Amino acid sequence: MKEIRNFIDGEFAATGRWFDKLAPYDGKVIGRVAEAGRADVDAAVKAARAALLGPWGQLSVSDRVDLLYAVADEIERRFEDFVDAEMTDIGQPAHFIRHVDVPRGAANFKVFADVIKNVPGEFFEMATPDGRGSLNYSLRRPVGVVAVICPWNLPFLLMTWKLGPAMACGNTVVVKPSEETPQAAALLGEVMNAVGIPRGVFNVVHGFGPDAAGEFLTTHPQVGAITFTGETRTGAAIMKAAADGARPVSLEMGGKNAAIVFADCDMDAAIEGTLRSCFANCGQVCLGTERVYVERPIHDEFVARLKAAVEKLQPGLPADPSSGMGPLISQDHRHKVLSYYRKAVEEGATVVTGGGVPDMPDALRGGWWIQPTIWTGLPDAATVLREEIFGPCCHIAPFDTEEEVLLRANDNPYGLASAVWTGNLQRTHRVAAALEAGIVWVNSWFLRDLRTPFGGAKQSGIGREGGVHSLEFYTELKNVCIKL
Ligand code: NAD
Ligand code: 6OD
Repeated sequence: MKEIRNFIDGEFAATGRWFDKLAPYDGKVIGRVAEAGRADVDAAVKAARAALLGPWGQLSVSDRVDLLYAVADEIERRFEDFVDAEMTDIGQPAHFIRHVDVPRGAANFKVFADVIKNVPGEFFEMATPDGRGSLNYSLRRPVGVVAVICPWNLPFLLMTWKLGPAMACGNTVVVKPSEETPQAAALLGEVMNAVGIPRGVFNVVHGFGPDAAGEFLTTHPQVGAITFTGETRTGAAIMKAAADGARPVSLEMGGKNAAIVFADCDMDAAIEGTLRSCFANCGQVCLGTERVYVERPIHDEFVARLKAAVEKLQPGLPADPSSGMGPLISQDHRHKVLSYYRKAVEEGATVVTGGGVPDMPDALRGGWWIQPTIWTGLPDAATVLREEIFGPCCHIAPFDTEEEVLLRANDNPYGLASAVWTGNLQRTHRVAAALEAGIVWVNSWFLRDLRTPFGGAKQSGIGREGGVHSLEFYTELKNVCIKL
């Protein structure tokens, strides 16, 4: 039985209550997690503040960069420990975790170390009446203690996506992992100590959101900025908390992303890409596509081929190489996703495949397994076409013209990402520009260059992170004016 503790000022600590961590694939308790109370959160923020004013704040950029590279190297050395932590926390197939989640943990430190090392400065000379002039230059300073509030769906990838730039910019951090996925953050504490990150730079407080560790952290007056990934409703609550003290927020939130498949696409690539964009990580990817629009001449063939591909996805344990899909994260989440499965049918959907719970072997019956599901036949106003489900499901609808499909794709309160499948170059540019989304993938999905801006339009987010764009959030830009 594992014991997962808070990590405060370089030490693992547990002062109060504990809560259980269950494995999603069989529902059994795999460990207990120390819940941080208000005093623990306060201690973590104070440690972070002291490190900011102390050793971390005194480091040169190049020493900081070297340390971040050491963090990445240590993650790579302990790769299998992180794979194991993620497998047991989220229950997804090991090959997905090995290729997506854990490698990004290391890359997130290296890429932002490179960004901060290479960021250009600016300076201006100005004439003055005495003829001697003045020199202006800008400095990027840390924003302070950054609160990092994380979701459960890609725990290590999403947590380090915030930590890399925050630490590269010289900030110190207090991380609140999701209550569902505490393990990777705890392991990262060991990594930080092993490579000599000064104590207090990286802190972890475990626990829940409202009236618990999450809220204690986001309302703490010594937190200088809050970066959040999670549901739009939670993001709104965090924005309100940040208003007190006028603290900046970066919000990466929900989505109801559209995939658009034109008849001139490479059908094999579109099927393979849509299979991933709808069902990877059991549909628990914010960038996933739950609305699929297919041009009418290829609609029926597309539905038949995606159905055949989905029916080959075998549910299984993470370490089983034949596993094509893991379970949902929790009982509550399965309850929510199944309620949408019922709603789709009530509103008149044709269930092309799935729609319920698979029959699993006895040992796995306690897990939160669910069938991957495809629907057709619903109007665009149907509930499952408007609200984010965050499960392994999609609705496929035919369309006739580019103008029509753009109107339908954009008719949604979210605007995170889109996937477009087409062989027409002119159309690519027209459609990419017209889609109301922060990210448009063409003939691909979830292809990430970490130097590019990442974030959502409309209710999917506020702000952009990635490459130099992250500096806008994680640093204060200061102008120094010197009279010569
Ligand atoms: P969630 O909003 O329920 O929880 C996210 C985190 O916020 C958790 O750590 C939770 O404990 C904490 N929290 C909850 N209430 C809080 C409060 N009042 N104050 C402070 N902290 C609070 O989200 P989730 O269920 O963990 O994740 C799934 C959601 O995340 C989906 O909506 C998905 O689309 C979204 N997501 C978005 C992105 C993106 O990049 N846009 C990436 C991944 C996930
Ligand atoms: O790739 C990323 O940087 C990122 N933030 C991915 C988000 C995935 C959502 O589930």
